[in-house]
Amino acid sequence: MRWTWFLLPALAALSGCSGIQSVVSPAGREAAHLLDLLGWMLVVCSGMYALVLAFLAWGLRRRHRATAPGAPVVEPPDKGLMRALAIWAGLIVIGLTVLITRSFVADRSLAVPRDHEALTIRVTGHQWWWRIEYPTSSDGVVVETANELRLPAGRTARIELGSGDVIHSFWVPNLAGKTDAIPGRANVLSLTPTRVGWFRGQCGEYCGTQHAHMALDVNVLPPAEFDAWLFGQAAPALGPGDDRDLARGRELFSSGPCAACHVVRGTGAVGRAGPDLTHIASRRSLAAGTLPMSRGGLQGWIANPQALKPGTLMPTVSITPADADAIAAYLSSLR
Ligand code: HEC
Ligand SMILES: [Cu+2]
Repeated sequence: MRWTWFLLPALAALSGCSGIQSVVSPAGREAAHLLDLLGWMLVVCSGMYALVLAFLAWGLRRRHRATAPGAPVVEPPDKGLMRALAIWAGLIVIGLTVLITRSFVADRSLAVPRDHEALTIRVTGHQWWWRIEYPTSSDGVVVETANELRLPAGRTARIELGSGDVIHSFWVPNLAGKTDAIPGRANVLSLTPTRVGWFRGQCGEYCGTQHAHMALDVNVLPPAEFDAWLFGQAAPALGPGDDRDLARGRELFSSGPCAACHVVRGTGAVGRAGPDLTHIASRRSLAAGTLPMSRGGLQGWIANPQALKPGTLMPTVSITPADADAIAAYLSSLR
């Protein structure tokens, strides 16, 4: 129903809702269906509201007239009132029928297709970050990344949601509605992005202290750029080459406690408790949207994650500032 959309830009302008984390600025097929349903609800419910007020005003006027001195006595059944009530009941039935039909249609259009062309991506919620796995090609190689979901425009993605601990909720308002990520259960959500750009997702279910810092950067790319990105992510981490500082950073990283919790493919670091860092420097932000990605941000995070994201499950490892800097330099070379 295109014509209800004229209400929505007005609403969006009023509330400043348009943007990278917004239900009124859809960038995907599913979000557009939901916005359409919202438009119908607004129209039907505002119509009903206006009618209730009109009915109330009419009743007040009638009462005013009926109690005026010399007013004729009206015996029940009052014909005017009965007719108004019948029309009112009819409008309620029509309004509810419209809403039920539209919501059924919207619900059907969100059904996950059994589309063999769909790109399957596994997304797992953890306290307080997102593990993202792209099973690539037929050889079964899995590309893992974290906190940044890249999607090709125009192609349906089947998001298989899981959780490593408590219930989280996957929510990228510009693309689709919320779906819970529940331990021991695979909920599936389909996303068909239609517009390229950066969007912001956010865990939508309180999951502990740092729930607010459990964001997700979402980047919709033209298909060819997406393929190039995935190809790059599938490669192991770059070696330090001749750079002795980078080599020292890599040595500190892969021989210390970091390697017990993080994977950097191509090195001895194979821990799975935290995010995969193989191409960490290619991401836009750090620690699920807590900091923008930069060498300084990395150094600060490595030196004292508990100060930046209190309660995070990454402990503050005791390390000298020089070592933290060397590791930060190494990690920021991992594009
Ligand atoms: C006990 C396990 C553990 C150890 C040890 C550990 N980390 Fe982490 N690390 C985590 C967890 C869990 C997260 C996710 C934190 C969050 O976002 O709340 C994380 C997040 C990170 C991130 C941000 C990743 C992203 O996707 O934004 C970086 C970078 C990082 N760790 C580097 C290090 C380095 C360097 C060391 C060694 C000095 C280290 N970690 C030691 C568990 C660990
Ligand atoms: Cu949460």
